[in-house]
Amino acid sequence: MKKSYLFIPFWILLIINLNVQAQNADFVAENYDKKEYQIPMRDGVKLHTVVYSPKDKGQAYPFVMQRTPYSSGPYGEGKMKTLLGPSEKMMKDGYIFVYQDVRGRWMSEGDYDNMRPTVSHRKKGSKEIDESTDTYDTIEWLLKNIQNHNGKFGQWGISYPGFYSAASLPFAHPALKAVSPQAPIGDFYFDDFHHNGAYFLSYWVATSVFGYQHDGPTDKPWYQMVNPGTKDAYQFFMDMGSLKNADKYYGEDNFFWTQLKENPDYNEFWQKRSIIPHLNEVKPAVMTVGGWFDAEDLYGPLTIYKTIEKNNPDSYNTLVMGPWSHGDWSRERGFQQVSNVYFGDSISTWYQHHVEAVFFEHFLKGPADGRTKLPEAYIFDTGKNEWRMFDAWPPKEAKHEIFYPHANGTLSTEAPKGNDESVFISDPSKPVPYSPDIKFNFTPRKYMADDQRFAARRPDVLVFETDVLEEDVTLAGEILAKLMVSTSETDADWIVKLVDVFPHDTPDHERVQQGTHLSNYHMMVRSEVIRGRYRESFSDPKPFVSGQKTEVPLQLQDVMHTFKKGHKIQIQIQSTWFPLIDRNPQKYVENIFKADDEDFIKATHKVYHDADQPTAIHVQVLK
Ligand code: PG9
Repeated sequence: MKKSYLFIPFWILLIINLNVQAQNADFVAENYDKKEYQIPMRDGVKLHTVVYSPKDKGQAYPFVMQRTPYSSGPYGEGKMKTLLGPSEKMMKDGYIFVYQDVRGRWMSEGDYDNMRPTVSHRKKGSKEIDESTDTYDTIEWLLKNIQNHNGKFGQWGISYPGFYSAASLPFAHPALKAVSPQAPIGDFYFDDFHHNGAYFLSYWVATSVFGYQHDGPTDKPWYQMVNPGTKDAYQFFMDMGSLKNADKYYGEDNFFWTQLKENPDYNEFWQKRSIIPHLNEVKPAVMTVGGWFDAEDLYGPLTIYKTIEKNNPDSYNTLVMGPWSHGDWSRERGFQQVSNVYFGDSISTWYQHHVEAVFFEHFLKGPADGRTKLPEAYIFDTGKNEWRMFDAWPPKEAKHEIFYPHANGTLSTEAPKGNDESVFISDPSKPVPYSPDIKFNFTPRKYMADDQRFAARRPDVLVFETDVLEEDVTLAGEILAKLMVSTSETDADWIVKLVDVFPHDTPDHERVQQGTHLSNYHMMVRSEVIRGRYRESFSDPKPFVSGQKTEVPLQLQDVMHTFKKGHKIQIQIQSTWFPLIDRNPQKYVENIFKADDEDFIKATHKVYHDADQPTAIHVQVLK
């Protein structure tokens, strides 16, 4: 059997990696020239744009651009990036690579606005700007001022740069032929900073990066990161107490922290910053890329792909979802692993060569007739560890099935026959940790496939699981948890986790973290939260009526996962998830960001398993 990279010591892989980086840096210096420009937008603001052109002028090259809030640096004559474009493969294929600081960031002029709202019309001669007009004006200027191009543009980006790629689609420049939004932010109310109304406290330190205006073009960071003075985020945020106490770290000049606090509901402030409503009349070919274990932006790629598909049935619009954490597909470690779960070797390299480069080559250098030989949806099954090709996502051939949790802790497709309930005490002074690890990260990541036994064994986490499966069960597509619940108080968060329980005889691989084993591993496959006050509407919060049975619909993000024979399917339900999300006081207050410490109270929560209105997990099963 081919030795997996898993068996190669990490330090050897590190040396290999450093060597590859040095070779790439040499390749850039030997094969590309770099020039920097201040490109004027229609309102006069100049955006700093760095252009890397192939030294070989033997052919005309297409452009491939990234617009970023994370700096287009290094800045200055002779200071070059060590890798150009989405991959080493495309760098060596030869393109004119363009990096631009978006408006209000780094060396560009102007003011920054998170997820800048898209102007939904275009008036001739108007000076109104958004990210789409900035992209349009940039392309127009480059076509006129850069030599040796073939008149075609591509754009790609991961995460925030993924949003800027998607934001180039409305009223796109006609030269923009191929766009790949990768882990794109779709909407900050469902990606990154919030999920379904719950504030992601785990993003709190990141608020500095996006919360301060710079005084003008600068090649140095202009914002200060908070130093929490500890590696224990759980303790830091417990000691902080109510979010109003966070104000001692972020002043009024942190405009984003102020906006977060003042806009707890899905109001016009957030709605107008979503790119989703603007994905009509999309002309460029689009290939959206995401990771099944992307803790930051999973709503974005899935919703952007589905929305473009719905609104533009005749456009070239495809999806790639791999066994990746945030942005893993742009990096190659040899082995692909999230938390303790190993998915295979060289998956990112395979994708870069046989999917990503093929997409751009076809539309920017090739026939551009859409016959890329790539499928509509390249989807990785994270249970079987294999790629599947579908002509639609979610797959039309998947069948709707319902799993019911029962009061005896079982999970089955048999509906409850009696009236029963599961009860637990939710105590915000002892919230359920979201991870077994002690850490303090810039953003959450590893928990998406972490072992969930630490939670399963807590009295405030309800656990329901099937018998050991006698055959494979493949879930492919959307998951809707229809919870029938009540609380003794007036507000509650609801978290649902889908867990794959491994057999006891599952052997460890070389890179299982200290303190756990794959024997009986409770692999998180999917998880999601809803702040219960938004159960009827994200814009119109409602308290619970104490003790009243209430439906709470919770849409989890899609999956493609085979629960193999010998495994068990498990559902966990809980009401705290700390400090991934902030704590719900469980006493209804107008704005949780302004709650007082004494508002946080224990509550008795119930999940109902009644014959007439059972709690039910709706899934799509692929036979
Ligand atoms: N979507 C990611 C992010 C946005 C804002 C704060 C922190 C992370 C990203 O752009 O990486």
